[in-house]
Amino acid sequence: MKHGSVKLDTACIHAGQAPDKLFGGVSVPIFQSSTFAFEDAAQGAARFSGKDDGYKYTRIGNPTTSALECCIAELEEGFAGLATATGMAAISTVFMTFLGAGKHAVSTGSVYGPTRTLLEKEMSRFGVESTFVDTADLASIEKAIKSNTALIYVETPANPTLAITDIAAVSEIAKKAGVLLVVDNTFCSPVLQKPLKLGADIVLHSMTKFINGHSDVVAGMLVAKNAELRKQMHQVLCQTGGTIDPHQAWLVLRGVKTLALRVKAGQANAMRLAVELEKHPKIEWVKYPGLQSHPQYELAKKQMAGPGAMISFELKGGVKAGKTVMDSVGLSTLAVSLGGIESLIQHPASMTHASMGSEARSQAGISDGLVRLSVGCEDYEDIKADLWQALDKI
Ligand code: LCS
Repeated sequence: MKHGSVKLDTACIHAGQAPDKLFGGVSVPIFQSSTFAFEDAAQGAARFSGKDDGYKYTRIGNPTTSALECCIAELEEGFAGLATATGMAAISTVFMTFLGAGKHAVSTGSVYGPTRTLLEKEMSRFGVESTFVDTADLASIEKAIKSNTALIYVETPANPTLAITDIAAVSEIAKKAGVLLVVDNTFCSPVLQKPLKLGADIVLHSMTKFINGHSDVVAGMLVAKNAELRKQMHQVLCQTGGTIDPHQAWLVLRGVKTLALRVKAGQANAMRLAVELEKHPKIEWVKYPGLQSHPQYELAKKQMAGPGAMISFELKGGVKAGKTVMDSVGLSTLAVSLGGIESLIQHPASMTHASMGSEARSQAGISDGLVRLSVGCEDYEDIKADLWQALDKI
């Protein structure tokens, strides 16, 4: 199947997933093998020299993993995918491939906590510098770029502030400066946003979230816009070893078939919930890209196919009220992660973004009272009734 030859809802079900050639199995087989037999010594040598592109060892490549890489690359309309063991393995692969001693990265300030910690506390040990800015403010990106800047890293919508960065505008800045633009598309999935089409060089995902969608797998994906970028990242991934396991890849292949259905169902619930939450007397503010009160509402409409299923809000009673709500919900599960078929609620300042420290959080606009809700595909009335009874407990 070629890029764009079918609609996205169809591609979620079929891309990369042709019936198997041996028995016609409709589901891609799980090639649970760490290594692959060669017919003879010459074939083994040819595979290692690159003359024969057959499989040799699962850390380097595996047919089940390849099917998933083809699938997500097609959904993102990129050149090729590279699956990883987790979203953080995808992110560390990008940083290790394109950054090094003396290089500099500009990143969205409000990124997933460990992404920021990885740059600030780990990559810095290898001589990498980083500057965190509000990438929704284009001038602050331009100001942060230095002669040694190698990449701009954008997460949009950002976790957990839901601030939105104009990908096409940042790509112009990146091109002018001759630096790579990497976009974390986890919050949208390719159903709602296609960064490569907007000018990004690499798009990445924590597939743990919407793409797999069932809170039962950790996985990541990198999609490159061309062969060279993919080759460079593959080389690093093969040495560092953050490869996905074939069984894990197969679970994601199963999950992705319902990606479009799940994203649309969660989004429909989130839209209704955000409107109602904004009117609730115990709510201080709601951040949701589908609300006109969102600072980048117009940009969200232009850049995204829909506002998504993630809502952040602050309660009038601050941290104490937030704790009461999180301890009182029943249907929404108090847990980190997001993008599952079930609704999940959590407190970024004490959970997902705790590692950043309070100074970085306040600079990134993550208030101590912010509560993040990943709206699932349950019946809307059930989600609302559960949240409202929890709000009543404040
Ligand atoms: N990028 C984003 C935007 C994320 O939200 C996460 C994880 C990652 C990358 C890392 O992916 P992982 O290695 O976990 O597959 N976000 C989480 C969150 O907000 N709660 O728990 C995990």
